[in-house]
Amino acid sequence: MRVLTGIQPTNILHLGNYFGALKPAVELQREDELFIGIVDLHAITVPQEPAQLKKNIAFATAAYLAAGIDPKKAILFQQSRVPAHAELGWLLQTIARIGELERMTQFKDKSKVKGQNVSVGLFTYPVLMAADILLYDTQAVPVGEDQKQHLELARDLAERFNRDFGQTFVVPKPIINIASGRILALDNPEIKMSKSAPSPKNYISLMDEADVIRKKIKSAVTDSETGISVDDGRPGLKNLLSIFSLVTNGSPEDIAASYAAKGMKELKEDLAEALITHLAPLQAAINDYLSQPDELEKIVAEGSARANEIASMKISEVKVKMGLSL
Ligand code: ATP
Ligand code: LTN
Repeated sequence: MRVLTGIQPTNILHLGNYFGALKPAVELQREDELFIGIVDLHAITVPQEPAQLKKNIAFATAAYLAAGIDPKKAILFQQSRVPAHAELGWLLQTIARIGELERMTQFKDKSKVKGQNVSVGLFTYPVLMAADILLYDTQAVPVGEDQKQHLELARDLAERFNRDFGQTFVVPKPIINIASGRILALDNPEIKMSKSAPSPKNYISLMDEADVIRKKIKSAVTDSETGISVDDGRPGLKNLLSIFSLVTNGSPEDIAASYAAKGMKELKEDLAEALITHLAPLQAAINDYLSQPDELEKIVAEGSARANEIASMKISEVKVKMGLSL
């Protein structure tokens, strides 16, 4: 099956990105034909400092490779190096409707604070995402809850285009990853861990040093109930137990049981150590890739060239169908 996933190089990736996107991608490359886009054109829908953006693009690429993505199996590409993304993004804007974009909850949330002062790109972002997906005849897209609505739009645009201009696009299906769930913010277990959070206490970055991890886990918000249990009414604790479970492969229930007598303080201390141990080899591998910029450049250039071959054929077909030819 052909599967495509994208990650925005907006900051240093965190534990949620690792368990929710990087590790599942490594699984997918075994069986599926996997495309991974470092979607820098999406990142710039909110202001980015150019020097930092450049670093984040290299970091995201290094993180995927360090997590185990094999550039011979998966196609790892940089979105802005494949011109067809911006081009199809534009063409699809002419068939997308204002009303359907105004219904997008992510835009509504993100623009709530800033009102009219958000970029037009942030508004049309889901159309660019549809272009990312449709260019490659993608059959399935792994999506978290927050991206379901965007994938639905991609499906609608594909069907509309096929109806108006003739069969052109594969209509993509979602792959809902129930297993890994959401990792929640350490400082507020009501919301998800997020790289654009105002406080770094929200997340464990993949590059956090041992002492930083210890401090962040120690100050993670839990509750004042006694005992250790997996309980929806105790979201902070439940989140720590899920993270513990992800790094040790034990079930959250078993871990809870083994800390019943020991208590929260010890649970947090051991979790911090388990995380440090788990992240150490990943951090070393990321640093290794980052220290070889020529190698990274070669991998991204090759992946982008392979993506470009496929995408440029699709964009030509689209133009002919729309009458944009002589
Ligand atoms: P932001 O919140 O700053 O927009 P993000 O941290 O949510 O960014 P994205 O680039 O939107 O990151 O998401 C990249 C991938 O990481 C997606 O596949 C998403 O499902 C996954 N992901 C992001 N946050 C989490 C989380 N807290 N738990 C599990 N998976 C996550
Ligand atoms: N919007 C997604 C990133 C993204 C994407 C894509 C995901 C851009 N294009 C195509 C899957 C397929 C996000 O913010 N997580």
